[in-house]
Amino acid sequence: MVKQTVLIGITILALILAGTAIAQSLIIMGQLNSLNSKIDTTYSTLGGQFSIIQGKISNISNQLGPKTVEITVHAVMHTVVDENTTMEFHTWIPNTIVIHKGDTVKLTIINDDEHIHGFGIPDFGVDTGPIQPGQSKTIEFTATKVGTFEFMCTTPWNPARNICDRDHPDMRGILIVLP
Ligand SMILES: [Cu+2]
Repeated sequence: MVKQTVLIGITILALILAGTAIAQSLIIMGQLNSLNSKIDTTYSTLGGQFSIIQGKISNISNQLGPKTVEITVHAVMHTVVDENTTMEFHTWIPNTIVIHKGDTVKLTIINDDEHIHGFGIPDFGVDTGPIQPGQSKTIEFTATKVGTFEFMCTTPWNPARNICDRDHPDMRGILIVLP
């Protein structure tokens, strides 16, 4: 009789523990879902900003014939905050640049982030080298070929020296050179 009582007690305890574990995992799943939807919202907001800035640049370069185009690109950080987590994303604004072949591009890179970043377009031999937080660098190049070229951060993540962040490989954008 005592054994049975103990067994029933253990069974009830096990059921309570299992119930708690299920409840906890449901809470965690709920938190993950809410975080994911916040990230989606942030991305769509950023997407809107990008297309506006991108449109301005397209308009500048819609004049005919080779010309000098002045473009400013910012290195920025966005945070997505949840009850438990703060996530940081680094990106270029704009992350799409449209110009014409023959254009001379005067490119000013402003580092609005608190980490060091560098800006490069390997296909045109462009690399600003490290830019300190709050500083800017201006470089000039001529778009000698038509096509789609990637630009990116050129200073790999190095937390000991405050260089970039863990999402360094995602700091990329596209330069489109129209005929
Ligand atoms: Cu970087």
